Amino acid sequence: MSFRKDFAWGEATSSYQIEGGAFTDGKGWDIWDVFCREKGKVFEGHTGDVACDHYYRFKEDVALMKELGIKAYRFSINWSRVFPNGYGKANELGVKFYHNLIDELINAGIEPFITLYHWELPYEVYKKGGWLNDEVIEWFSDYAAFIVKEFSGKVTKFFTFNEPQCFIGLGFVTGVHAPGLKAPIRDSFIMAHNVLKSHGLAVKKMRENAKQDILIGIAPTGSMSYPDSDKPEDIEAARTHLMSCNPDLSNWTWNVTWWSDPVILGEYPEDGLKLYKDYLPEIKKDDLKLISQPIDFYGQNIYNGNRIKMGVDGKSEVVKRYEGFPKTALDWPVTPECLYWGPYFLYERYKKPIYITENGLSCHDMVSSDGKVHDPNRITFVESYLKQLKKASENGVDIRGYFHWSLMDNFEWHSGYAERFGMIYVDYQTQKRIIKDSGYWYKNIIAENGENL
Ligand code: IFM
Repeated sequence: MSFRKDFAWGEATSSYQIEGGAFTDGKGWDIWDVFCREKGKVFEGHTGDVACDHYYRFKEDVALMKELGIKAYRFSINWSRVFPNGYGKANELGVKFYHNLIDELINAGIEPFITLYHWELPYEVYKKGGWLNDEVIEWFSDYAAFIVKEFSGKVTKFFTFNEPQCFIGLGFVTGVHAPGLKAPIRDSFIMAHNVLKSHGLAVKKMRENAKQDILIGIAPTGSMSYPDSDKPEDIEAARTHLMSCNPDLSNWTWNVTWWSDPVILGEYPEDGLKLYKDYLPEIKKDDLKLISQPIDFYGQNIYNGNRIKMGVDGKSEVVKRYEGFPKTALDWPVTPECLYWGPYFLYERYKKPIYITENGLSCHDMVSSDGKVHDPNRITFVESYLKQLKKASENGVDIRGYFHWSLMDNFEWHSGYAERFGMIYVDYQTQKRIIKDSGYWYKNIIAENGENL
C-alpha cells in the first residue's frame, strides 16, 4: 500500500511559537515569557509576545489550511493559558480560545491533534521546582485529565509530550532554551524520569476522563540512522547506532531508547542503565509500570540522520559527509533516507502505528517582486523525504500520517524570527500571510494522496 486512504496529511505548530496573546485573557507566565526577557538569550531580543498573532487570527489561519486541503492539524495547548498557576482553578477564557479553535477546525473538515506540552512550563510550576519536584506528576496529569474532559467530545487524538529530548536537554543540560539552566547531570535524569512518570499518569487519567474512545501517543525527536548500503551488516550497524544510548553525558538526552523504551517496552535500555548508572535516581518497578501505560500510536519528529556503516572493528561507524553536502538554512543536513529507515527501525522495535509528527526545514524565504514566495528548496526537501516515507509505507511500516513543520513561519525559540519553517510566509510587521509555492505544491500532493510522488 502506498499511503492509507485515511492518511493524515498535516501541518504542525505549537502554542508559544504562534499564538502571541502572551499576557492576554488571564494567561499565566510560562518559562519562555520569562526567558525571552533575559538579555542575550534570544536572537535580537525577540519574544513570543505577539508571534503570529494566531490568538486573534486563528480563523484566518484555519481558512488558509482549508484552502491548502490540509486534513489534520497538530497544535499544542499552552498549559499556563489553561492553568495560570499550573494547577488549581482553570482560566475560562483560555479554555474558550481552544474550544473556538477546535470548532473552527472541525467546521473546516480538519482533524485536530492536540499536543499537551510543547515546552510551555508554567512559571509558577518552575518556581516550585518544575520537573525536579515530584508533585509535577500530579499537576501535569491533572492538567491532561482536564483537557481530555473538556475536549474529548470533539477531539480523539492526543500527544502528551513534544520532544522531551529538547526541553530537558536544551532547557536544563546545555541551557540554550528556557529556563536556560545547566543543571547537574543527576538532576537532569531526575527530571527526565519525572517527565516519563508524568506521561504515564497522564495517559491513565486521560483514559479515565475521556468522553469517548481516545487515542494517545507521545512525540519524541532524534537524529535517525540509515545504512550506508543494503548489506545486512550495514543495516545492523545502523539499527544498533539508532537504538544505542548517547555516551556523551554533556548531551545525553539525544537518544531514542532512553525515552521510548520505558514508555513502550516498560524498561530502560540496558546500555543506558550502565552508561548513566552514577547519575540515576532510584527507579522503582512501579514507576516503570506507570510509565508504560499502553499507548495507541507512536509519534516521531524526524529532520535528519547519519549514514552508518559496519566498521572493521565490528562497531557502527558514522560515514563522514562529503564536501558540499546539502544543508538547510539552519545548517541541518538534508538526508531523505532517514524518513525510510527511521520509521522502519522504530516500527520494528516498538510495533506501534507511526505518525511523523514533525518534518521540514528552514529556508531563506523572501517575498519576490511578483508578490509571491518561491521556495523551491522546501519543495525539493519535502518531496524527497515523502518519497522515502511512501517507500516505508509500501514496505509494511504502519504509517498513519505526516505533519509538516510548520504551517507558517513562527518563533524559532532562541533563534527568534530569524528562521522560516512555514509553508505560509508571515510578515511580522503587518501579520500578512502569503502561501508559499511549497504550500500549493503540498496541496496537490494531498489531493492525490501522495500517488504523484
Ligand atoms: O520549531 C521546532 C519545534 O518547536 C520543535 N521541533 C523542531 C522545530 C524546528 O527547530
